[in-house]
Amino acid sequence: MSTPNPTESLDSERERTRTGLSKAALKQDFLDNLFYIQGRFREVATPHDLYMAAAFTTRDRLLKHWVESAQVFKTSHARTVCYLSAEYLLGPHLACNLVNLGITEAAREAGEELGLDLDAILEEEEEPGLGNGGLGRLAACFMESLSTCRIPAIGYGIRYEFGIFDQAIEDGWQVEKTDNWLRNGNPWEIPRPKIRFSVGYGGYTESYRDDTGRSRVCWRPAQVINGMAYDTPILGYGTANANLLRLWKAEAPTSFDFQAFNTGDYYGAVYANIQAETISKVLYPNDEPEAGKELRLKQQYFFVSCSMQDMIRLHLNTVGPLESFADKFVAQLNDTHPALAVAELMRLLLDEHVMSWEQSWDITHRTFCYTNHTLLPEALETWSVSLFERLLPRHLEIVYEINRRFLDEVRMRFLGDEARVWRMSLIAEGGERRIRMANLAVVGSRAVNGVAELHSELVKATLFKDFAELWPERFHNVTNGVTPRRFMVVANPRLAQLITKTCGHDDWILDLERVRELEAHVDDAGLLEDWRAVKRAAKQDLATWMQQAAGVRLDPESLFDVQAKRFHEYKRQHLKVLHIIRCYQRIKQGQSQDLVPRAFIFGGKAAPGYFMAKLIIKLINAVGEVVNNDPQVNGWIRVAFMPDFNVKNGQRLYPAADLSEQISLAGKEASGTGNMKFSMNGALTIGTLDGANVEIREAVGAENFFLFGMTAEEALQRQMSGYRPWEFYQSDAELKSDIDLINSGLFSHGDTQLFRPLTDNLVNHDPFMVLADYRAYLDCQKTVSETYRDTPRWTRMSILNVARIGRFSSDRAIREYAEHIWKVTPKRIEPAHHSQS
Ligand code: OAK
Repeated sequence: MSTPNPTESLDSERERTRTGLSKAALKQDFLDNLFYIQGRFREVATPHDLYMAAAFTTRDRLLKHWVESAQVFKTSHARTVCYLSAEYLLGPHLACNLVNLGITEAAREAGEELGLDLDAILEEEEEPGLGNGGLGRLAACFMESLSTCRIPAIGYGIRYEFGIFDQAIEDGWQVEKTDNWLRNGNPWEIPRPKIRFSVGYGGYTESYRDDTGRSRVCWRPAQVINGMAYDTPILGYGTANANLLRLWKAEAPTSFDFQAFNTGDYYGAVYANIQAETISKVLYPNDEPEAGKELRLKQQYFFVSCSMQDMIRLHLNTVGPLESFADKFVAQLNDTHPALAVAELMRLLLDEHVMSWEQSWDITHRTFCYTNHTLLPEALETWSVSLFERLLPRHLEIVYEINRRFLDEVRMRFLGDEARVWRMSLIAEGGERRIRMANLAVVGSRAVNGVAELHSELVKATLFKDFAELWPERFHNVTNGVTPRRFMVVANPRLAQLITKTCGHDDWILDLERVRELEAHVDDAGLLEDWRAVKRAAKQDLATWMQQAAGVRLDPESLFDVQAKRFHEYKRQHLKVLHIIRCYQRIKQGQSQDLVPRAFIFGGKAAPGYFMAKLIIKLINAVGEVVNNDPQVNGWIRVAFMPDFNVKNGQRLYPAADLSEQISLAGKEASGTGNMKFSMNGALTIGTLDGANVEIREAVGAENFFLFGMTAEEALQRQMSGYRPWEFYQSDAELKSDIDLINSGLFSHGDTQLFRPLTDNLVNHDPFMVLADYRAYLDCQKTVSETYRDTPRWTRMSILNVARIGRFSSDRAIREYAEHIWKVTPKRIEPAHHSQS
């Protein structure tokens, strides 16, 4: 028998308090962190101190898994997914990390023993809103699922100092406030001062001959800045696997430009410093490209260059020669924002690692895969050749060469078809020459996918038709998903408990298909009653919050009819407004027999420069002001606008919704993910056959889904045969009277012009065919009301929506990517034995 080593036992003792999962260990570590990191003791700690101590206590436990994962991935040379995304809409970390560590209850009890309320601590967290909407939130769900599915991964992006603006509503208008999320410190990130890369801009290129006499190019940038890594651990659920989110912050390469300093230009030198830092300062608050915004192009190149250099560094440090780069890494382009990575990897291999064009292209092309997230023409990124040339002269040469070789291939395949060559070129000619980033992404990737079945078909049939004819095998579909940990377990603990109780296990959290076991109980009176009680309690919670945040009283007995998403005309929030106005008029005219009491609830931000979207927000609030203050109608209907819809507030909304509005014009919404979040919280959907609605309806059953409106094909047909919204306006008396009521000034204190841009646009242009779908929508809403009156039927439908939603877990999406696109297998991290003590 060996004698115990006193140092060893001290070490494991320390490890137990620092990383142990028991209540006692959490309590001790929390107090230590409060003392040693925040410099406080319990009696004088502010709520923010308490949150920080709780976050550090949680982070200690994450780090343990993370460091162990990193060690295993490094030594085993595990194939790794690099997710490249300009946006990560992460939402608050603490609650999700507690769930994934399996210590929510222990933390709650530890808190209670210290006289602290865990929920109050959770409320303190300021969420990192480093994204605009669907695309950024998907990236965040995918990071969590990658860890849960045990796939080695690194998420690369930008550490914006200011994320998406905070939205306030003033006089019914959206007002943007800066999101200063780093103000009080970010306990989840670990700065990595040693992981820094230089990124160049501008300048010129030079040709020279290398030792072997081969012609080579050297880029001499005019400006060089640094990118420094900040790492956030992302732990999976029920696993010891943790991955890494690596975000880059821009900084000046040295604190002074000494040359400028020596010549006395002190301010010039400091100014250069400040300029460098602007690159990662702020997220562009638009889900469409910023035409001609130089800083945006700089941002994209900045994070892509740092990420590619980091991947090469990792490869050289672990595996070795770059020939095997594409075996070690697969890089997923989250839309075209990181598509410059194709040119950057080529540059690094060609110019810095002196490889041949053929070998560089072979590696590059085998490394990248690309996901398209929109078909809207205005959202397709292009950069003017002149701006591109000024900022990235070497990359322009590379893009030209990729294009020259690619177009030769097209010409060989389609002899004499110059129109096709013109369409497929990476450069749009005619007018100002522009680089088509989507074409660069397709040419540079070995796999391309859309995000829902319909969308992926439309990608092949419309946007990338020529490419799908050339390379049919390159095109895939992976329908989006969302993480049930955040959007069920954390957002809706009552529902999660009821599901667990009914199914007799909580395995559904990891294998969402298993919620299907609820179906066996769908006729249990007890379950129906409990289900209703859970929904009712969530509605009460939301009502309480809305009263305080928006000053609107909501009746939890009424139907909560919710539309929460970015404001965009194609999403048709104004179609819902027309429905509200119709209900209002019916009640005023004494025709309320078909109605049920409803709360119309909206949430979402508009891009600050998107006038029409902001006007729709104003209209909602204007209608709300009239409706909510009219005693003749406000017992029937209420209108509420949730200010600052973000991840945290979304978590209040999804559990409370009875009805989820997914009413975009068919063919326009690539997938939607809010539709999944609502449905997995028991809301029924009213929706068009658009994006993932199609598959949700198939999954939950047509009889449990309120379908209306034209199909994508019908919409296209109508558009092509000359859509005249005016005819709908003229021929449907109710529609006419709803629009006329807006124009009458009733909702604008007599101002008959305020909403004219909106109503005129609807009547004369209506690009998203609101008027064509109006009647079908109203009819369908009538069915909704009738169904809601039959409470047991509605509840049954709600249960079936949840029971059949399993396919829409982001774990399923990640497994599909892993198997069909990335060709990567899970790597299990064995938890070290003492971690459970
Ligand atoms: C943002 C900027 C450029 C291109 C697309 C987007 C975007 O957010 N698209 C959204 O992506 C989501 C995730 O795939 C989809 O669910 C939404 O339908 C789509 O609009």
